[in-house]
Amino acid sequence: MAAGAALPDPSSLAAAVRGGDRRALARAITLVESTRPDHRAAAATLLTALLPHTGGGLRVGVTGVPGVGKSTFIEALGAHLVDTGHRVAVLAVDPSSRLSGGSILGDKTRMTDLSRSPAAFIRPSPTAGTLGGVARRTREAMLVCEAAGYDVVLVETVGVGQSETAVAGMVDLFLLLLLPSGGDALQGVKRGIMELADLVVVNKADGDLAPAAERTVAEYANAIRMLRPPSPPWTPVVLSCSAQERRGIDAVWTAAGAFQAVMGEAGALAPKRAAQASDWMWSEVEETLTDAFRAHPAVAGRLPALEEAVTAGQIAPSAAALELLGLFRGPETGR
Ligand SMILES: Nc1nc2c(ncn2[C@@H]2O[C@H](COP(=O)(O)OP(=O)(O)O)[C@@H](O)[C@H]2O)c(=O)[nH]1
Ligand SMILES: [Mg+2]
Repeated sequence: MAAGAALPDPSSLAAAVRGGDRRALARAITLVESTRPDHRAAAATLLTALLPHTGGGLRVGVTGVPGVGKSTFIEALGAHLVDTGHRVAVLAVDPSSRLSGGSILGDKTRMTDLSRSPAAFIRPSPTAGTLGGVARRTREAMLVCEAAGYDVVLVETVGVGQSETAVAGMVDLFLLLLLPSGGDALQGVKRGIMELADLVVVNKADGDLAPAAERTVAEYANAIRMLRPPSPPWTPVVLSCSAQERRGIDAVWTAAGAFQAVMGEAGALAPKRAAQASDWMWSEVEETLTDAFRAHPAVAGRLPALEEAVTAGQIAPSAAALELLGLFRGPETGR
């Protein structure tokens, strides 16, 4: 929302989003991405109006190291989904997008087939901010897309830092893309990310890399059996594909369908989403409180000296925290 832009009426915007108006969808996402306090309030009203119409999509997170082929894979999967009658929204979590020039922003020109399709909606990553802020905006954009009738939402991570955990915490199915390795698997993949994966897909299974891709599948199929499955009773599976040649993409989607069926029959998807929603509420509360705390004049005035004293070992951290909290509460309410 440009500064000074007219505040859209949330209820008519909600109706337009539900009616399939793409411009309204884009405006609604811009509204939920805005950090202006009056926009935050309007966004909350909009989301409340849309909430009963959300939840109908399968939420899929796609992660993997830069260069593994996430964008190419999303383009291929998106095209397959559109061809089979789905409506697909593509979002990104990239807190560094301003610095790196944008992951999906640049990719949108590459996702040419998909961006031309009336059944697809591609949204560049919100501009840089804290991971928490960017993740929140992406999560809310996801809900808006579901209310607009998109039945598959694909969320791409940059594949570095903590964005994987943030995305895993907002999707139903977390998909890890891997590169074919030279035989010594469990390459650069952090164990923590493996533990989050519902589906592992070795990409670039084409040309000279095809045999290595199949070896990597076998190694990871073994490795993943040692880990606790992230979404029981679903047992993670390992597949291969070539996003570039668009082979194996249908098998990936079949596995996603099996995930949905297993989780649905076990009644496991709703509790997973409920736990995510509760975590989200608490992270919102914590982030807002921390911001307010740091911005409080008395706290801000005392913080540098206290922090220095704590790092120098002159004041106990708990004593410093107690003093700061006292300043935050103020003289009347401080106990
Ligand atoms: N051989 C091969 N190259 C691929 C495949 N998928 C992606 N690439 C190439 O790998 C590079 C990185 O792809 P990109 O989708 O931008 O990766 P991202 O950084 O994970 O989003 C590009 O040059 C792609 O053309 C594939 O299935 N096979
Ligand atoms: Mg990319």
